[in-house]
Amino acid sequence: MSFFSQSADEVRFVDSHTGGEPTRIIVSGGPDLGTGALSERLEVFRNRFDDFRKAVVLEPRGSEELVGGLLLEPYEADCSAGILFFNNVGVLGMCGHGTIGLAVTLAHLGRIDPGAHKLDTPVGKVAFVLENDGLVSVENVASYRLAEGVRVEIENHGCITGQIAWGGNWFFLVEDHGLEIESTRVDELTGFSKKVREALEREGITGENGACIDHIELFGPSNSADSKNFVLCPGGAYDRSPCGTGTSAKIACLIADGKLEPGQTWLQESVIGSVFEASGKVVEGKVIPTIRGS
Ligand code: PYC
Repeated sequence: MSFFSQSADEVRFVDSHTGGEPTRIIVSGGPDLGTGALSERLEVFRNRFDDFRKAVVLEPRGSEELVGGLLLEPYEADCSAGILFFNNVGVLGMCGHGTIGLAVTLAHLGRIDPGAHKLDTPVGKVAFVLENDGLVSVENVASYRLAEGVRVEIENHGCITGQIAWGGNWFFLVEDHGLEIESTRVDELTGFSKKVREALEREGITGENGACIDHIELFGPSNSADSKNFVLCPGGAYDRSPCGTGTSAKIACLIADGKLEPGQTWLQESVIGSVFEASGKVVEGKVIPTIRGS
């Protein structure tokens, strides 16, 4: 099955939102990135087509919280499509809410039917199941905790302790921040999370192979789910959804700590109150998370 138009002299896109977080999928008219692996095409996109990225996601047509997705022919033969995600400051490895948006967009265009599909991404293959009612389950890339008990001194706040985990992007996960995870407090949460990111940079704390930890995730209690989070994205916007890759990183940490059994469901609420249902299975020492949302 091909999802792709053969020629296009204009950029066509479809906007969706997943739990409040917007996604703009470019369905035709994107730049020619060649036929290499998605990780290679990501580098071509990053190095040669940054103006295209900006035109798609920034004002006047976009906004800082918008995530763009460029739909491509897959490199991996068993995938139905390839996708490159990007935001207001650069490219993303993977995007969970964006994958849910992509699935619903493809269904809206009549390009896929409900059922199981596979996507090629720069960080590996991702599977998703489109259900009949617009719900989508995403089986994300292998996720893992790199470090726990990482202490960082935050300007005008004191020391906090966090975990570093991969869920398709790098996250610093913090519980002991002392702030309320409430939509009325997003300015305060944003300011604090920016200081955490600055502190990580200052102290040279990174993901694997020196990778920048560009997402900060704060957790607090929820009235209706297992936890509520606030996620600061790389460009300074906060995720309105519970963040698919961030929830994947959380599931990896919970399973590593024995606080969640493989297969057990975890309800992750976002700062605006939208919820993802998540679980994980352990394969070769890493966690394969599944995130379900609409
Ligand atoms: O859902 O994985 C996600 C995501 C990453 C950045 C914004 N949303």
